[in-house]
Amino acid sequence: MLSKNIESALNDQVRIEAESSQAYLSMASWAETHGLEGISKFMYAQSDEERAHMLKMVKFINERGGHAQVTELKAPKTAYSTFKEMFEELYKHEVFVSESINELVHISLTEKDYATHNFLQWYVAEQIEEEAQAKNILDKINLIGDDKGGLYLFDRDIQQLTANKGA
Ligand code: OFO
Repeated sequence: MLSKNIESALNDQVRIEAESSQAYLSMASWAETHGLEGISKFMYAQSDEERAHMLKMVKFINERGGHAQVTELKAPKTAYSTFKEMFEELYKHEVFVSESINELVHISLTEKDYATHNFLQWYVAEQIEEEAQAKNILDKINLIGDDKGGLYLFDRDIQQLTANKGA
């Protein structure tokens, strides 16, 4: 059974995962309308992943005797000056999500809720992977600089990344 405090902290995370999904969906749409097909596919897949993270948390809350809340979401940004700026935001967002998951882990330990602590380990691992991926992509973008040919190849390669993830 979840304590009220943990239930509410988990519900905050449900909202954050939903907002992440919307933010990446907005990035996907922006990329799609700017001729960046590979990047847009990558972002659509990221958006789906975030929705899956949200659903996993909704199920856990309800299974543990709580009530997962579906709430109003903050509207994401809809335009970016460059695709680099967009990926910088993705990276910053992932770092923010990791901090939020860490805080949840801390609360679960403080309350000795080991079931929630165990459940959260999946998110801890996922965030390590997503932060590393976002950092990796940003490093590549910095290598490309203003080279249009480089951007073409990057857009093609990132599509491969999506395919490899099986998304
Ligand atoms: Fe939900 O995994 Fe990143 O944000």
